[in-house]
Amino acid sequence: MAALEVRIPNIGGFQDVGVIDVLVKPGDAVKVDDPLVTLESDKATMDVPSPAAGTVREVRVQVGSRVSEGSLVVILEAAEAAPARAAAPPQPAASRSPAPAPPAAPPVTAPAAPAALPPTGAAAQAPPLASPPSPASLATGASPPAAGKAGPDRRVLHASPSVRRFARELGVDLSQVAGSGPRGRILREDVQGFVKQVMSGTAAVGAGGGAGLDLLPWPRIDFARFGPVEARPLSRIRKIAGANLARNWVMIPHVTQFEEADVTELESFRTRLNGENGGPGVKVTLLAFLVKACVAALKRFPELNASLDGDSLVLKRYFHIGFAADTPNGLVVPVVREADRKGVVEIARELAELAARAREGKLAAADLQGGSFSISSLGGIGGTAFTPIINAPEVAILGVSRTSTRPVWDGGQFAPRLMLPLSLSYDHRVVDGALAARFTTHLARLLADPWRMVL
Ligand code: CAO
Repeated sequence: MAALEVRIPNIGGFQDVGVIDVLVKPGDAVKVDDPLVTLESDKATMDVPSPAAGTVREVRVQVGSRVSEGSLVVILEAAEAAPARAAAPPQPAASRSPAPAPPAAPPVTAPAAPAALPPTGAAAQAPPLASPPSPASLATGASPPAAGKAGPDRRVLHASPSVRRFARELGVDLSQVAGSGPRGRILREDVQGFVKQVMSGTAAVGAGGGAGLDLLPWPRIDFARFGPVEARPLSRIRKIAGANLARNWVMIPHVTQFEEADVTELESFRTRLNGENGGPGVKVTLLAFLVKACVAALKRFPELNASLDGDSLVLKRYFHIGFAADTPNGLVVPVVREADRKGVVEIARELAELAARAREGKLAAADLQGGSFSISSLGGIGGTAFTPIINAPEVAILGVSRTSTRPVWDGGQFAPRLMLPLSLSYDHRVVDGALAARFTTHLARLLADPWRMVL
């Protein structure tokens, strides 16, 4: 037995490709061309085949490792009877053939880019983790889970790229499918059987543990049958933000508490301030006051300036306030740091500067990280109320709609008051309804009487 180092062969110039499946473990016997690990770039999923028959001595990668050409994957005790050859190029899903691989080393002129997966494939949308500008999720430094990765508490899924692709096309979550192949490998037939069971209503999808959403596959419709259409690719920000919004919406039990704040005095003060000769030098916006008021309310109710971490609640002693900014490429949430230590004018200056850089696509990753609470203001555009989606792992977000002057009963008569609609979405696992109502009531009181903010 001779030790043979199996390295990543030519993978068409891809760098730092993620390992999404490790198919062997020390002691396993492998034949030539048996798949050892599965890689997934943003273009394709590919198996790295064994260049020789033998026994696996060591596995040098794990699910989540990033590899490039030449990275060491496995050390093999190659069987003497079967001389090793250079590792074959990985086999993209679309080009894999059931026919046995040729005995000689294939040329290293592998296709430059393996066949692309359909854009609906979750993996095709798994974003790189560290490239600005980053979307909503990165505001808190959280990275979206890469599709197909097995976390430490999840079973490792053994399935070939073609089966993974097949499952994606059908919208099947492979973690729900029992594999009938060797070492529990999931076969095409297993996926077909699973779909049949779901369609007939007999599959135990997510049964017992409650895991899995038991959703139907996404409808695939040829819209052109109904009229002219135009396909417009989603921007990178929109794809990443979309994946994060979807996760946050399904994983967090949202409730939205609505409130109205009388901002008559605040708006008259703000208008006076902005109109003064030698004024603040920057337009002091309502949003700047909202940031300040939220900080004061969060100090009073710290459970809303927190994150869930397993069985504990992490209460943050810092006040970094994110705000949703609409950009030509989609939604981003830059963060005003240490808002508790800044005055309203300084906050207004920072909001303007961050919003301008957001629109130009010039935010750095650091501008989007570390938020402890977010505000989404649509007041400049319109609307009376909405349900903002919480920016995980934060536990609450304040939505702000358009002010309107309305008659308000002051106990003796109706008076015209400028009312600001507030919509606080909160994570009901952390915040009870009563707490949310206390928070929004307090916030409304602060906005109605801005002097209270400085107390
Ligand atoms: N009610 C009425 N008018 C309001 C208002 C409110 N609540 N908030 C702002 N306005 C008015 C301002 O008075 C200003 O009017 P003038 O131009 O006449 O002075 C105008 O709207 C613009 O307001 P502003 O300069 O204060 O800016 P802003 O704070 O409203 O917006 C920003 C800044 C970055 C929040 C905004 O550009 C933006 O991106 N908004 C969209 C956020 C978003 O998409 N949220 C949804 C996320 S979920 O999909």
